[in-house]
Amino acid sequence: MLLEKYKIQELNDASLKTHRQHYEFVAGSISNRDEIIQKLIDFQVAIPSWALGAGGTRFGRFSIGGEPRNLEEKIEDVGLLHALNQSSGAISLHIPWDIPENANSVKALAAQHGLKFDAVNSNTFQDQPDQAQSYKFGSLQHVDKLVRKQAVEHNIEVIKHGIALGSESLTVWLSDGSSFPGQLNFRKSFQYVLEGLKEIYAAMPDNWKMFVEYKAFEPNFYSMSVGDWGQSYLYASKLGPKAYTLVDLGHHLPNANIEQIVSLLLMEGKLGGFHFNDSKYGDDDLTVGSINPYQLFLIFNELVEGMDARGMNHATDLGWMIDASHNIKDPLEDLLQSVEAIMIAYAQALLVDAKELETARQSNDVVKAQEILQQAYRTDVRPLVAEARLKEGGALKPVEVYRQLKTRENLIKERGLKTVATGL
Ligand SMILES: [Mn+2]
Repeated sequence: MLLEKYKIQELNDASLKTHRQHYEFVAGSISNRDEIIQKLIDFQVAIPSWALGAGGTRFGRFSIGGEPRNLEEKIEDVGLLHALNQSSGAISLHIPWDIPENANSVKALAAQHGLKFDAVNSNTFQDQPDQAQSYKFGSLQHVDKLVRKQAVEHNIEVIKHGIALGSESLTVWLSDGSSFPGQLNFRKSFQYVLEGLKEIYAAMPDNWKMFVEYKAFEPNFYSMSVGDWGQSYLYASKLGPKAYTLVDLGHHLPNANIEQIVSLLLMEGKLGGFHFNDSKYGDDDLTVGSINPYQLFLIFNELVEGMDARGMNHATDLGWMIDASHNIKDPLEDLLQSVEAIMIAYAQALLVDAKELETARQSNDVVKAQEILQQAYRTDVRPLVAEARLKEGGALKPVEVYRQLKTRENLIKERGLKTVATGL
């Protein structure tokens, strides 16, 4: 299903006058507004292929109908999002859920929708029907060499699929760890994981990046073999310049200071990518910005400051991906909300007066420092984000337009009510 540009523009016309008023009101006092709009236009967030169907919990899953039945339909769904917000210009695939049968035609289809392939993701956290060895007790950390070999080979196969599609990064998230004290020798499992990652690293082309993702707990509840940013940093440092840490917002212990983690990883040149989501308790996979938008802003503030300090390109030098999937919203509406929340936090961070903030810090003016951050955070930047979309032919109000065009109803008509997308 394709959303035609003229239909989006027709619906935009109804809200154009109000938008203009809001935009003039906010942008009037921002001297570098054109520069900010251009940065917002350039910034693209990759959509994960596994977030396009209804997610589930371990208790159940409730289909929403019209879910994509194959990789081609997943690409179409991301194309719909991108047509509406002009900020979802990439897709992140998960192997083996999304094995491309014909890489060239899949690539051509993505190009038709203006999409690129972001990081490819390997899966050694569940057993596939045709698989010889089981990952029940881990993959790269496993005591059995045959299991470790199988996990390494799988990752190398994922790299090959990625090369064929024009992807340039591999995300490795391991569910490896232990659920009971005594189950593992921590040093031995670290060494096994490192050995495996080294082999995978060696199979990556020179222009590729490896993202080593960490997670504090789940599915293992006593130890995780890549449990925090320190462990990920250790692996990434030992592996070499193509290896980086990936920060997933939902993968920390409660109340972790993620913005500080981000700042230090950037300082060391070891921050590679991001998985956005939001949470209240653990890895809740909730819509980005739905629980704690201030934290998201503080993270973006460190990202912008840290990237500028290293002369990095905001849009291209880090991998920006959403990793969320839950079970009650229409996933496409959820993703539109998530991307919007990311763009808002980014726009707010671009408003922070870094020089003034540094002056306040130098004079220990704590009150002023807080004022500067909250001045930016409390600015309603939604008209700026909408203006960036409008300039690129997207929708002023993506969720409203999605509903006005009866997108989900049309997808159900086209694909049926009982379709289930591959994923967890
Ligand atoms: Mn993740």
